[in-house]
Amino acid sequence: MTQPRLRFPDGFTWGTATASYQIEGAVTEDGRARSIWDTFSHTPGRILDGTTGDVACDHYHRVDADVALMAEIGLPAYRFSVAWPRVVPTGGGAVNQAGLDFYSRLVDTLLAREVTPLVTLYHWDLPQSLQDAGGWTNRDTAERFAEYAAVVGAALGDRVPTFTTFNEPWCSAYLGYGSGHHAPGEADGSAALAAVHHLNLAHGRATSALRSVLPATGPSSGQVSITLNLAYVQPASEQPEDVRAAEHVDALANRIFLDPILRGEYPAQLQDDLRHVTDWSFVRDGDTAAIAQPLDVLGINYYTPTIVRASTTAERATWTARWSDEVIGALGGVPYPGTDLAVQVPKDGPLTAMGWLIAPETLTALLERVHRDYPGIPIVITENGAAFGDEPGADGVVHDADRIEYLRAHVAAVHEAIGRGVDVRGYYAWSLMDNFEWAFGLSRRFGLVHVDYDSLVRTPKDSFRWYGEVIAANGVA
Ligand code: IFM
Repeated sequence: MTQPRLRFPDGFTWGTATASYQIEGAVTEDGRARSIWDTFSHTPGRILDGTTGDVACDHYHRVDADVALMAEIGLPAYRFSVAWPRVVPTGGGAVNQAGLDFYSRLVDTLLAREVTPLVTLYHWDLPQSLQDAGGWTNRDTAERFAEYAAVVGAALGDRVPTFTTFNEPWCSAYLGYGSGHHAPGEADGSAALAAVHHLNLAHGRATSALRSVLPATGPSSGQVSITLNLAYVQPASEQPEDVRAAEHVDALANRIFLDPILRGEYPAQLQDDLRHVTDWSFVRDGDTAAIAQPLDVLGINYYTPTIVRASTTAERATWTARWSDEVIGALGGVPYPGTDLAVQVPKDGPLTAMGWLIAPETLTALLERVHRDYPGIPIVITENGAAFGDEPGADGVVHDADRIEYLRAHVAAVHEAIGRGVDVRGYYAWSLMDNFEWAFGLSRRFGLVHVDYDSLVRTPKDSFRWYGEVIAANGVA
């Protein structure tokens, strides 16, 4: 007997997502310059398994086959990112036509297979030359980003309906400059907050720049968005200090992006709470107005809830932005990137291979919260997925029932949110294929398609076929 399905509204978009450094490889080809991730991944000790993105999935040379794979399940949409150092190798100035040509061909190949492209302009691969001048702690980087956005918008905007300025600026700022777990690997709270502001400013400036080059109407309608990895923050207890720590982390992780972008102001309480870290002098007159450009879509990436408690006086006294396994074990919590006032608590329950708690109901709750506090902006889930210890079975196929169940439960959670009135327009599974998982290297597999990193052969997992059924039925069982 066929199971009843949760059907999604007509026109709901189903897609998969990837990012340039995680899949492309070809890091020295056709004029691409070094990014902060090339430097970071080649620095001993930074990547868990010692791998780099030098080859990754070799997507740069396999575009046709990878897009053909998408067509096998009738994939309606594909979210990829453009590598800034391929297009403007030194971050500002000369444009590398070969880099633009690669993405232009990719867009044409997608459209020929009826796959709608969604382009992210920045998924973490900052040109190294810009980092040498301070990276996201340097206000000038925001201006360079706007110029780069205009270059890509002018080249692809006739065929790409939606551009996303940033993917997860939280990671760029707090993991890149706050805890040092991502490139460029700095661990300095005040640098992280300056990076947040310059990323926000860059988003605003790039949105204006895109508006000036994108078609306002027509089949490619020039939509602009940003993707945030919003946290659903839960206090570890009902004690007032833990509740207060959760509010603080909510402001630091979510509202520090959402409020300036969608309301034109930073949360006042957060600014007060962090005066011992920064004087916020990097926020200049007119900046918040420049950041709050009208947006067409808000992208949300969601994987797992965040549970925090207040840090103790002793923890604050010995606070260090970098955490290690020993610290995690000893403290029963890890410093929350960007603050000494809250500690992240280990999660209890079913976990993915990232150690992330599986709690799909928190996605519904997060979506309702965003809808309530920031009404009127359509939402797209631009990433959701799970890493598991995938190994091909005797038949050579990964039978990933755990991933199917994770995805099914989260898609159902989105359906529930839509039923409660949240305007969610699409869902992109992370990821099309296994890829370079940043500081975890090639050791964590999120793909719907298995990649053998020796032969680079792609083999669809069960979840890939399952996703094809979801697309065909516009819903899940
Ligand atoms: O692989 C990453 C992606 O680049 C950004 N969002 C989270 C994914 C899983 O960690």
